[in-house]
Amino acid sequence: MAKQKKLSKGQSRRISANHQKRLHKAKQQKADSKDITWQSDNLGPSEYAVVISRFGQHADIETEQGEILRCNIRRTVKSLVCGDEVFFRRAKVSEGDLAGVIETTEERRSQLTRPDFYDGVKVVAANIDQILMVSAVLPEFTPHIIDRYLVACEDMGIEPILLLNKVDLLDEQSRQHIDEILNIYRKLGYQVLSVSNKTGEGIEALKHQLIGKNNIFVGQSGVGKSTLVNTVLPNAEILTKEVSENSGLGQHTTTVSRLHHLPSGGNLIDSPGIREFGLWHLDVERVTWCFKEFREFIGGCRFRDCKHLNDPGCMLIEAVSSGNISELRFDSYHRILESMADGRAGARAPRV
Ligand SMILES: Nc1nc2c(ncn2[C@@H]2O[C@H](COP(=O)(O)OP(=O)(O)O)[C@@H](O)[C@H]2O)c(=O)[nH]1
Ligand SMILES: [Mg+2]
Ligand SMILES: [Zn+2]
Repeated sequence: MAKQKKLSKGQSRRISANHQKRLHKAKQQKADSKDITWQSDNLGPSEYAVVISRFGQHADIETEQGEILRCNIRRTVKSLVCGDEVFFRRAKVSEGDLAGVIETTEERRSQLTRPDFYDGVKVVAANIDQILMVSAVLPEFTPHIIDRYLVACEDMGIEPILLLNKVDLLDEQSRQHIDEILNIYRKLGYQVLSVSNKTGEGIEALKHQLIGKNNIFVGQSGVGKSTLVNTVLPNAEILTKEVSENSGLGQHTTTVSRLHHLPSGGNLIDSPGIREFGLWHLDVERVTWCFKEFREFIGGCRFRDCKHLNDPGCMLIEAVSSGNISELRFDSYHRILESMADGRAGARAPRV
């Protein structure tokens, strides 16, 4: 076996120096992240604000007067994400670029979550009122992916809107075909909008739908989300802002969510963090419940452990036969269960 080559003095020195540098950086970071001991007499009264972006130990908040302030966060605040409503106190003498400290959060109306391999379920944004699920005939119109998103929306209790983009690419026949599929969702009470960035069709209706709400666009890569964001938010130059976090032991880049105001009122949260809508944190019963038209049949099957597959006396299968549940949705349901069973439910399907 070849003898390992000895490092030259220069090499050793460089390695050692790099190591020291990393240690120093790690220490520095630790010190930076420590609570600044905001003295009470340096802090003004409690004020309301909304978190527009969160990164590391800091957050940018917007006050009711429209000021954007960078604050740090009391340790007692356990979770803080874009969209959170908070109370903070302004410093009379600021600490570097930090204008104050966030002390408490309001209870959330909703949480946008994604399953995280390490943390279980991770909250990505708070107080989202509506999720616009974008689909398009190009790259491909896939109702099964729509159903995956709908399961996630139902689970989170956030209103979904089905947004069919690129309708300019549809001829009469394909338009009719897709419309028939979309009718399944309309009948279930989901709102459907058809738009085109190219011709402008439906864009006014879309803008109207966003007013007064916290919105987010989701959908597979290539369906036109970025284009739509630019259409409704013409001056957003800062959309996918990347914050480089140096852990001291190597760089890793995280992309932060950010809340933007829409010109016609309402907000858009741009969240590259929700690229994957994994469903593997849900159990089978929850998935069944998330198909909302299944709910009235749950518990009615002959066997308590009915798999709703080919079990005798299955109420869901009966509902499919009688047309009360669409075959397409039933098929999606089983696809989701299959993907959960073989560990693919967390696999990257839909992307932002
Ligand atoms: N024909 C047509 N193409 C569109 C429309 N909206 C977006 N596109 C195109 O679709 C492609 C993907 O758009 P992009 O916004 O990057 O999709 P994203 O991956 O979902 O963000 C781009 O080439 C766009 O120009 C539309 O309404 N009609
Ligand atoms: Mg994009
Ligand atoms: Zn059954």
